Amino acid sequence: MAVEVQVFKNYIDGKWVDAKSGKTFESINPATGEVLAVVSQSGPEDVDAAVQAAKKAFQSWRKVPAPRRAEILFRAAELLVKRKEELARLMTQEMGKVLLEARGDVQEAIDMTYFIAGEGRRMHGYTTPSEMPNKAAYCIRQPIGVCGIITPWNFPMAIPSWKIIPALVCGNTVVFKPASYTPVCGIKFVEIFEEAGLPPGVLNIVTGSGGVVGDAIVEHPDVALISFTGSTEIGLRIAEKCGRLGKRVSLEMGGKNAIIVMDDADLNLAEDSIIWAAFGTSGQRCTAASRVIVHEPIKKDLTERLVERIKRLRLGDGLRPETDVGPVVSLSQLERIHSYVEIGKQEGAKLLVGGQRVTEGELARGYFYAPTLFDEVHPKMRIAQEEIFGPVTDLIRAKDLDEAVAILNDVQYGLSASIFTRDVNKAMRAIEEIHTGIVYVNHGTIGAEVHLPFGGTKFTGNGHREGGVQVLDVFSEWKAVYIDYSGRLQRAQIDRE
Ligand code: UN1
Repeated sequence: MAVEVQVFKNYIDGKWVDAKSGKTFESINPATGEVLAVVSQSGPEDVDAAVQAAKKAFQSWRKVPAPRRAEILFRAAELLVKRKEELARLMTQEMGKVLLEARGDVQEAIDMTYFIAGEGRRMHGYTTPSEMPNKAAYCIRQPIGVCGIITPWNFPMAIPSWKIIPALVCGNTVVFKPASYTPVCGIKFVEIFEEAGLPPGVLNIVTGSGGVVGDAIVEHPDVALISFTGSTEIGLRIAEKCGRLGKRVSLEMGGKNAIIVMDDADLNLAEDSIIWAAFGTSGQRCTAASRVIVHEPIKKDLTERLVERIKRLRLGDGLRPETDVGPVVSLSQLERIHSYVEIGKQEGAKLLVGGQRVTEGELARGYFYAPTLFDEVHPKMRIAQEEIFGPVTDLIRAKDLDEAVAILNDVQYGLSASIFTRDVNKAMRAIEEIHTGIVYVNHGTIGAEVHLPFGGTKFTGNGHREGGVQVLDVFSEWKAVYIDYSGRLQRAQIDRE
């Protein structure tokens, strides 16, 4: 029986329009292999139209007082609340995460929208005394211009919200390219802002591939800033281009996050948290725990517990309430994950559980990978160093806290980290010595909240943070203002009497 497949368009200058070439591509449900929707396969000419619209809209949007810009964002937040269930179900169908987590993703976008809309009435600069008499000094934030926003498929609403909402509240306009695996989530997100009353041209969406649409956005001379979340490989390539073109760029890239479990830890809690952090979203989070560094005395106990738990995890369509772990996003991601499992075996790690695609019954239609645990992993093995982005985690042995922290830090990434211990001295030492952007104590590596800075050290990023008020520094520039009311020439640093 033919099911009618919905067709979605780009949103440019307040209108829903086809790609100029008329080309389209399909969005596939990874749990069933079915076509969920058809969307525009755009090209550089569509990007140019979107950038021109955003450039024009910038001239009026930047002059709308920030509290008034925020009022529209508050309305958008309310619409997100109203549509939460519908959006979450769509998300599960488009990228596979279980419904419970899809609801969390939409909730994170709601939280971010309320939080940052609140900044519309703050956006604090500061006043400070001048070194000269009869002279005032203060600083204010100003918008940057057209922002190119390129987002991944694993958090198809939360991550766009981290970027789009602060960009807008600061007075910028946006050209948004969602991931090719989740274009419909991106489009539905944009629809919300249309309904909330955002003026035409302020937020535009262009769907298509990273190689074509993403590159065209990065290279467009009228795009002033790029904000990107995705792989380190692509992020660095974008940064190189932006460097050459003199653009601002904010990058959120890979992770190789670890959980340390010390011998005094609450093992029930550690066990629950490891399962959640390693296999939630099928391990497809930049914050996923893909290494577990275990203190020797409890290694055997924790290993047995984890194997038992992993065997009981139920794979399935994320819309089914009994499912613990959904599919991975695509066949190519599944193959990539499996190639890492092969590498791990060749490197001499011991595969304890999982390690293959699951094709029983109706799972054969989708891209399901068994939750996988490796033991006897050496910290220098590729599976302990490189981001796998799937339901695979490693057990690494450590003889004490110092060694555990050294292993944790000895990767090229630095996003999230966690330690389980009941000893406050150990916890405090770990917080101090761990070189990541986020540290959790007695909590897994996932679950960041929107009002704290999100981002990482080393190859995870390029020094910026999303979330928190810190994100405003990505999407605005400082203007220092001096008002001399002395009526005479006053030379700073020179006229000192
Ligand atoms: C990501 O994986 O890219 O902390 C974002 C978390 C979520 C966000 C993850 N709040 O896991």
